[in-house]
Amino acid sequence: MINKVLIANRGEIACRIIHTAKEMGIKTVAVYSDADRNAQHVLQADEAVHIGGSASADSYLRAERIIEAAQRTGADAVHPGYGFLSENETFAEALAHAGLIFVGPPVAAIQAMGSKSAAKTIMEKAGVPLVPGYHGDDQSDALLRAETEKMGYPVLLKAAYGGGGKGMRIVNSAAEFDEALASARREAKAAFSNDKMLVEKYIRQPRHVEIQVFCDQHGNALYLAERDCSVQRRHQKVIEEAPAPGLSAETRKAMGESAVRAAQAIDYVGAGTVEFLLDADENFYFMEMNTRLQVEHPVTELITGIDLVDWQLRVAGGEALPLQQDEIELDGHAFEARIYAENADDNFMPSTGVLKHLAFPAESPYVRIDTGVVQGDEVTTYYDPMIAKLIVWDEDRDSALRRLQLALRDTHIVGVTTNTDYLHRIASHPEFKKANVSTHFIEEYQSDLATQRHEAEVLDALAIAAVASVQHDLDVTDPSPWAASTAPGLNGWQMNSPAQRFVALRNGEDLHQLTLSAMVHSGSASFMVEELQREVSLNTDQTAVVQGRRLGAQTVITDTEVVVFTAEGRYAFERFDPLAELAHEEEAGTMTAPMNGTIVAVNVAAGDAVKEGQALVVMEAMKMEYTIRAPFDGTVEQVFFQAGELVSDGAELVSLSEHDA
Ligand code: MV4
Repeated sequence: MINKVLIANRGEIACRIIHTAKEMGIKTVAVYSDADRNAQHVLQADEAVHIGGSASADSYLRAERIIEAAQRTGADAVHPGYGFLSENETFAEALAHAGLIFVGPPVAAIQAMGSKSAAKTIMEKAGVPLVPGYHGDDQSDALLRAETEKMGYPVLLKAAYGGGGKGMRIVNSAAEFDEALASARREAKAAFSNDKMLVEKYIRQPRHVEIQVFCDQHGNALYLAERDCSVQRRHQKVIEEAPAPGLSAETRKAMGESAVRAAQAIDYVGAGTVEFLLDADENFYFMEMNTRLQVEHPVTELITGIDLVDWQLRVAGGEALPLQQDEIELDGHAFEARIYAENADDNFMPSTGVLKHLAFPAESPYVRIDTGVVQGDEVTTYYDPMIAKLIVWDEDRDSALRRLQLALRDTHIVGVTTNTDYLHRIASHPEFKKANVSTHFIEEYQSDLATQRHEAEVLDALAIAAVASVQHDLDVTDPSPWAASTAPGLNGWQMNSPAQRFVALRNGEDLHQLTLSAMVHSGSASFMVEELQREVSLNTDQTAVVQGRRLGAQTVITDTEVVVFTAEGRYAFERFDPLAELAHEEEAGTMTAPMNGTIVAVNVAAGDAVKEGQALVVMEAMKMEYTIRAPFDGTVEQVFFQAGELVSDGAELVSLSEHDA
């Protein structure tokens, strides 16, 4: 029996483990870095111990600090989660030395799976199907080439200690072999300090299907069906599902039994995952075994009704598996989508910042959210930028997929860019709907998966954003007693009764200067957005009426943006502040019009010497005046406009040459 468990991890998985431990009456200890001082896992655990600096190497990877923390708090077990030290045999060994239970497999099992070639040798003996290939010790070029030619091209060269696609090369012909081998070896040497290679027949359009296995300390072992994780991008899983669509009961049984043999071959204990490649004819081949709880474990939980962390803690405490193979029942279908702070429109660059707004769909038997952050937390560069896992369940795949689409649309995040709309495009792709997936899915349909914006929808969202922005400013600037008595969003408007309001919003490169006129009919307020020819009213129930059509629209306003969430996705508009823009432009030394407007006054002429800060040109835009000043001491070279002329956003107004310092 475990009394107190230390969770050697952070984020959603630490919270996930704490949740189950609490349900089991097991006390919990969190560890944390500087950056995680106020993180959810720290707040949710019974106790927390600071273990070092923000960088993982200074905290979550410091085995000795973690062991110290366990000893200080009287924990009797350590759960490593995934990543960090979860598959580190030295850590598992050190825990054993310290008399602490490692919630994971025996050290020897981790070791056995550390090398792909050694693993293949073990699996071959255990009767687990392997991709035809060579995984021996003779690493001479001549032998690897001879083995390749025996099996025929194409082949895949793999680094024995590789991962994440590193040190892997497809070789299509004899002409490519030498160069591919040399370059795969170089990459493997640099990344894993070991250039041992194996050769495999290349499987062209495989699916990644993995079996969840569980073993206890008493010799019992079983499998908990499979997960299809074929949809990956650069070896990172994007959407996972269980069960694997279209897999026959016979294949499931054969794969499950193979996976159990694989686990038993290495005297496995605890939760493990055996990864297979599955070809179009339902042939399956062992790829590798992961000796940890996986990110995507919740889809297995939703179709089996089993809490895998509960089982892990029981098994680690010496209990027998709670169920036998014939008691495992599968029910329905589950998907998991990983919500990342990244920009799908900019090569999936990580996005950092404060989560100014964070809203997920309501949890229910159909929807589960695993997350380690709350609104106000910051996504930093220190750790993996995953914000949450959205997991859905329903009785069949089609229904579950609809749940996933809806749940993605109900995930509203402002402050960082996320992949939510990208995930929705995958979940809505006709081939994904048909379960026509392989590990090449994302590559194959890349162009379909790119952001596609429909002009009319962008303009609807823009009009909604403009109205939300004006209403927000009215509410903020005039907290008068009118607020309660007037139509929603109109407080302040009648007070000063200006006929029109102006708002500038930027959408990428496009600056929109919009004029809004209030219209009041029968007590409800709406606004005509003149330039867009759209009459808009916002309701309090996250809907809007645009030109008489009611649509779902939630708006979120921060000091810098207005974000509109509709059934079509997320539309973000920067709130444009001309004064801030001017200051910025001046710094850059370019005197351009910050927005469309009219020149009111030109104070200088070509040849004039000017001082830094001197007013050069005054322009009017959206009923306000803006003064363009000299950013440095200099001489006016040219003036491009006269008073009274119209200028467009970005037009050069004055050119200046700088005086020598
Ligand atoms: C393969 C393969 C095709 N044929 N092996 C990629 C990572 C490593 N764990 C094994 N991988 C693959 N091995 C043979 N013989 C295709 C892949 C592969 C892949 C596998 C699973 C999930 C995504 C993948 C993406 C590209 C390639």
